Amino acid sequence: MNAPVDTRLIQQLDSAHFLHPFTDFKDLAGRGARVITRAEDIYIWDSEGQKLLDAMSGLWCVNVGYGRRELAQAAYDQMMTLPFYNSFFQTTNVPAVSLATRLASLAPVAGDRSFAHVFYSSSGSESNDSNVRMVRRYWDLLGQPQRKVIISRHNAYHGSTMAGASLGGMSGMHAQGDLPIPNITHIEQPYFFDLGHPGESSEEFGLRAAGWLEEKILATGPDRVAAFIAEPVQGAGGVIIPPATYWPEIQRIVDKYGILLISDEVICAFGRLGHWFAYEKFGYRPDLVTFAKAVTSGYIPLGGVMVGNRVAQVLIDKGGEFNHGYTYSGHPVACAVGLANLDVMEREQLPQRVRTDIGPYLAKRFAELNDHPLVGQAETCGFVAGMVLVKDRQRKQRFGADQEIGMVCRGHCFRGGLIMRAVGDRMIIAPPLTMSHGQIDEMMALIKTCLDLTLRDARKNGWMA
Ligand code: PXG
Repeated sequence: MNAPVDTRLIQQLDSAHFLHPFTDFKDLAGRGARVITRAEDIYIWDSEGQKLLDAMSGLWCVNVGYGRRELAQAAYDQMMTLPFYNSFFQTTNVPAVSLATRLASLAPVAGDRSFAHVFYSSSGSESNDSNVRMVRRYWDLLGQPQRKVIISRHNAYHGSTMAGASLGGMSGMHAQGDLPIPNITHIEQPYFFDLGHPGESSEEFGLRAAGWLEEKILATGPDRVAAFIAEPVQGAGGVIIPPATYWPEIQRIVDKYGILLISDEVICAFGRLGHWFAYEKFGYRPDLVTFAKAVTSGYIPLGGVMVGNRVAQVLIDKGGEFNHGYTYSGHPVACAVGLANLDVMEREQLPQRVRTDIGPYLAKRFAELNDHPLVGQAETCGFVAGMVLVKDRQRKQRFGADQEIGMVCRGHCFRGGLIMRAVGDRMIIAPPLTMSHGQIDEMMALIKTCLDLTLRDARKNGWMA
């Protein structure tokens, strides 16, 4: 049950002492934060007793759902055995070794692109900082120190540290930190609805969008390019699902110029797209894979990089110290929870469930939204989904940014008992992978109601016919 909470008091202390991430502090102090007090299965409750269906899995994390006792037990047992020891000075610990071994066994093998090694951190951002350090170390060791440039994409999200935010393509983040740091550059994203030409098929667009990478490599100078980083499906950017032709063409281009490929799977790994790792779904072969979030289903912070043999062999064989790491790299408690989480995922066959059962069912139900007057395009990939809200479906006419249509919709979701995320004019979900068909139906009914209420508001305000 909900422990009794004095909502007003917590809100006052919150604005007095807690600076939230990505928040307008003054605005939040004026309205007061929603206080989340407990969670079970796919639902969360706030301090006023409102129950919400959490279609965002916390923040793309809680793939096994809330309330899993065996994850809590694993943390408790490990804390009582060895709560912490570092892995800096030629020491190791059993959970960190076991989890690295387990993760390596889950990554598909493809010659020198197979994954035998893991570098640990505590978050996605740190992991991408590690990627920048590792990529540059790799080319230094190979005698090509001029290969420093990492190419990324506009509207990508790769974290909030200096390197993570630089790799990301969020202009608002760049503007506040004198970012990107040197030697990071961006190409356009493969967002067909936004950037496709009239009459162009999505397949044609996918090839054209991948071609922007080759253009950027040539403009930069191929011998200066170290790596390309991308999310398999862009998450925080609004669930941008690339056309089927995109990834094979990206693979052809990185191979042609010999540059490293980093697959940032902080959102997409661990069953989210129906596979342990998302590169499997799209059939490309990354050299480095960023992970975090669902490796522990968010129950405790843990992140890392799967280091492919191409990179690992150079780092290992050439010798010399890699001057990089974190206090909590290979944290025994986090790794023990990661192992328990993978046990659940394996036992309940969550990746397979997404691939063959609930993924296709969500795809079928979500596609029905394409008939709604407010929806320009609704699509899913595995167990993520996104839709763009439009004024006029025929003419693909978008709402003005000042109309904040996504925020209007999000407001209706909250009031209706649903957590759905707004990214500009896109509404997105990434629900727990444990959902039943009945729960998917329940979520879809809530989504439809929220869309109807948003449509009513848009018409009432004279924004659309
Ligand atoms: N890479 C990707 C692909 C991510 O989605 C990170 C790196 C950074 O991870 P950490 O653990 O440092 O936060 C992420 C994180 C949103 C939202 O609004 C998404 C993320 C984080 C915060 C908000 O959708 N993704």
